Amino acid sequence: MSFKVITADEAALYVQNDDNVGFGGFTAAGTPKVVPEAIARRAEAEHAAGRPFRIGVFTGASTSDHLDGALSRAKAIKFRTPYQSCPDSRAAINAGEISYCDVHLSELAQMLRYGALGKIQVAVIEASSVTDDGKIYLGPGVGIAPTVCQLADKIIIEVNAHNPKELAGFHDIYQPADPPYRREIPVYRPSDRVGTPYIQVDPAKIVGIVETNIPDGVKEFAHSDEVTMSIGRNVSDFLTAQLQAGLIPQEFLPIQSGVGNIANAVLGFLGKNPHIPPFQMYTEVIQDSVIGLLREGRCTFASSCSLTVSDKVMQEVYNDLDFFRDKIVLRPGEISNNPELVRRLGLITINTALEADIFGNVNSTHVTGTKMMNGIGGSADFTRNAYISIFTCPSVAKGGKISAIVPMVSHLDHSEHSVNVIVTEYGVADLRGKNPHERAELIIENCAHPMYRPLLREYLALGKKGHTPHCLSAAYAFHEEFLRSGDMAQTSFAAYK
Ligand code: 0RQ
Repeated sequence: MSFKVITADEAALYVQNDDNVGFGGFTAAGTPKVVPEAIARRAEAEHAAGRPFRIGVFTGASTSDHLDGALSRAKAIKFRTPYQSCPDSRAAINAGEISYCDVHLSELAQMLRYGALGKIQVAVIEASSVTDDGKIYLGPGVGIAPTVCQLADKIIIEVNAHNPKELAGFHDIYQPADPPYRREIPVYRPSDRVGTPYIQVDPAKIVGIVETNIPDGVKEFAHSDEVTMSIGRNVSDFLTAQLQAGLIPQEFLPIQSGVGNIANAVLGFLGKNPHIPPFQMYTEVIQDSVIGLLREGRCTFASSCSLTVSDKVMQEVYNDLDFFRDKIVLRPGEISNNPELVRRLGLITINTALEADIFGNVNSTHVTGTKMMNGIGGSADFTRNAYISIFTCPSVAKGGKISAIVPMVSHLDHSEHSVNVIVTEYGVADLRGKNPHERAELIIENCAHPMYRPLLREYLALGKKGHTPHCLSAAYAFHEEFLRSGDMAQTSFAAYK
C-alpha cells in the first residue's frame, strides 16, 4: 500500500473549522472510530485556545459513541444530518446547540450530489482494505460512503484490521445517474448485483491511512419481555393469515425490518412460524436474529446497508464468511432504501412508532411534538412504498403514563395514507380500505391499552361531524395532560362537551 500512514490526530488536521465532513458507515457498523475522536480532541483544543471549531457532520444513519458521542461532547458539531440516536447529540439538538435536519436516509446521497447542502470538504471512511489504484473495500456498513468519496476533495481512510480482508465481495456499490439522465435501477430481486464490490476513487485524493483494530461495539439484545413477544407474535400471525387468504403471494415477499428489540422479536417469530415459507430480506440493517435465520435457512438472502450485529455474532460471521458470501449483500443507503426498489420488490415493511393516532397517522420522531428522539431514519423510505406497511409499538410507555395511541399525533412522520397496519401487544388494526370512523374503531378496540380505550372513545364522540371526526380544541388533551401532570390517564374531556 503506497499511501501515507498517519495518526488519527494528524488526520484531524485535515479538517478545518466550518468544514462539512462526510463519514462512511451505517449505524455503528463500519463507522469511523478514531478519526472522529481525534477531530473532537482538536475541537476541544481550539475552543481552549479561544478559537471556533465546529463542523457539519453527514453520515449514512446513526453512528456510535466514537462519532456522535465524542463530537457532541466536544461541542464540535454545527450541523447534523440525516439521523442520530446518541443521548449526547439528542440533548444538544433539543437544547438548540446542534442544527439538526431530519432527512430520509435514501435521499441524503442525492441531496449532497445535487448540491443543496453545500460542499463536502473531507470524507472519512472505514475500510477493510485499500488498493494502490484507489479501490476501497468497505467494512460492515456502507451508508453514504460512495457519494462522499466522490464529492470530497480529501479522503481519510481508517483501515480497520478487525474487518477481515475477505469481507471484499460482500458489497455492491452503485450510484444512480442524476436527473435528467437517471434510468431504472436494475435490481429485480434482493440478491441482484448491479455495481462493483469496491468504491473507486482517485488515489490522489487519499490524504492518509489511519490503521485501527476496533470492533463496532454493537451490544447484544436484552431478553425480550412479554410485551415485545406479544407484538412479534401478532405480526407473525397477521402475516400468516394474509398468506393463507392469498393476499400475500405463496412464495412470500421480502421483508424490511427496523432496529431494536421489537424488530428482533418479530423476525424471531417469523422465523419460527411453520406457515411462513423461507423468506428474503431487503432491509437497511441486518441484526443478530437475521444471522440465525440465515444459518437455519429460514431467511435465504439478506440485502442490507449494514451488518449491525453484536460483536459476538460478528465474530461468528467473520469466522464463516464463505457460508455467508452468497447470502448477504451490502449496498449504499441510496439503494438499500430506494423507493423505486421498495415498490418494485413489494416489501413487507415493519417499523416502530413512538405514537399513532386513532386515524392511523404515525409519529416516529418527536416526544410530545417537540423533543427529537432519533429521526425518521429509513422508516418513510420503506413505509410510503411498501406492499404492506406495518407499524408496531407497545400500547403504553413510561409505565402506562403515556398512551401510544392518541387522539391526534403530536408530530407527523407517516400519514394515514401510507400506514397500512398498526400492531401493539393487544392486537392488529388492518387499516386498508377503511374510512376514518372504521379506522378509529379498529385502533381503539384492537391496539389501545384497555385503560385508555374509554378516554379515546370519549374523544371520538366529541367530533361527530365530518369525514374525520376530530375535535380540534381537544385533539392534544392527552399531551397537554401529560405535560401538566405527567400522566395521560388523568385526561378529562368534560370541559369540551
Ligand atoms: O424510553 O429509552 O427512556 O426507556 O422511547 O422506545 O419502545 O424502547 O422502542 O427503541 O424501538 O425506539 C420510534 C424511537 C422507538 C425508534 C423509536 C420511549 C420509551 C423508551 C424508546 P427509554 P422503545 P425503540 C430503521 C428504521 C425512527 C427511525 C426508524 C426510531 C424510548 O424505532 O427511532 O424507524 N424510529 N428507522 O419509553 C414518549 C411516547 C413514547 C416514548 C416510547 N409515545 N412518548 N416516549 N417512548 N413511546 C432504523 C434506521 O433508520 C437506521
